[in-house]
Amino acid sequence: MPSHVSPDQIRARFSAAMSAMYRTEVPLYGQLLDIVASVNATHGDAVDEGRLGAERHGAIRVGTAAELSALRRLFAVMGMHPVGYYDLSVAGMPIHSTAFRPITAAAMTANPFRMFCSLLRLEQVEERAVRDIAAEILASRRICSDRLMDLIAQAEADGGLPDGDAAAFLDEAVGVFRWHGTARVDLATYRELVAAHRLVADIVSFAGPHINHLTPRTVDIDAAQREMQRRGMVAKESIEGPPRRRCPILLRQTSFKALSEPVSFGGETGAHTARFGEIEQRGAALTRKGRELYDTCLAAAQEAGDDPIALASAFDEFPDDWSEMQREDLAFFYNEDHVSDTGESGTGPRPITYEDFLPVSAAGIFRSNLDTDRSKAGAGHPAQTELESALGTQIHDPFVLYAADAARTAAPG
Ligand code: OOG
Ligand code: NI
Repeated sequence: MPSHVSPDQIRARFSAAMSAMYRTEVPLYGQLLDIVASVNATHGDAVDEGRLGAERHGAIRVGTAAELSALRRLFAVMGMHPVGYYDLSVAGMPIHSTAFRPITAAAMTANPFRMFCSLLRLEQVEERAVRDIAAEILASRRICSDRLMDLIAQAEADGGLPDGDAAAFLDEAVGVFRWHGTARVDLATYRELVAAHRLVADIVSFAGPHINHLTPRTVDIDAAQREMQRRGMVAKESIEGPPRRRCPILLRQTSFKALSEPVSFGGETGAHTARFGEIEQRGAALTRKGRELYDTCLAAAQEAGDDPIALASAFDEFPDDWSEMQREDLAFFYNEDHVSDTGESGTGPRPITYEDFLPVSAAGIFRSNLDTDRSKAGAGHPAQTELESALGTQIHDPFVLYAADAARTAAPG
């Protein structure tokens, strides 16, 4: 029997191939990689360098439960499983999401690639006509080739793929997420979809779920942001997430203007804007208690003016000291003999890195401060069991995974 390529290896090759593809599709991404590499090189002492150079996440959006279930099987071949439920209807978006990622610390160290994946919720779209058109267009779409589905079935049946088949699988899998310069709809239909919601047009109009960004991880997002401005790139003004701290927590992100790309709509030339650049800095994973405090601080900051000063002062409530955070059960920590990859060195508790996402807080929108004409969006319509039945599997609870990592490394006494 031929030996199988490990899921970790397939994932590492997939991540590298996606990065190469996105670099040719979106030149801005290549510049971001250069900047992040140079910033990270100046902090080489403090972080898990082996992991950092290869670290990135991507994001895609699919249209139907059948598409999502096919992708769940595709990502399982590379050791990526759905973790976390994100209801983006609270941010006025007709989608809900999960993230495919490795679920053990060992696999995360081998290669930390993650894919944020959203499913369209047509029932969240108000216009009946648009719902019907979108459903009809999606019903005839196949985002995975027959060859790809055969290879996935083979991997499932045999418990893996030998080298030649793994290479074929990777070619086919990367192709699913490439950009299509020709739409499946005419310009009038595209415009009707855009009028309902940009996201609906983005998801429905094309032959596949093009990758919409690929995000490298930096150890110093403020330095990376400054370097981008120095190079004349147009970055968002402020960084989303918690303020800069001695002890970084969760996720800080900044993004760069989406590209307007030429598209052929049934022979007519138009344009579509969906793909953008993003970089991120990761900090400690918070416990439920820590996450509640984070959400409270962030809501207070938004209430108080939603600027960097309001943010910094709202987070005065959040201890900026690892020992204190451990004492108050705010974050997850490894046992002392494990090495952290959050950039902290020295003695004392070592935090477990946050491996998940904060898309709703990154959108800067919270239930508590949505105004009344957004009340429908603000109410939120979480439907985790629906997303799970579309996936064909249960979603892992990220808090349970972090707690398991902490327990696995807990000192025996
Ligand atoms: C959601 C992307 C979410 C992040 O970093 O929070 C995400 C979308 O597809 O727009 O990638
Ligand atoms: Ni992202």
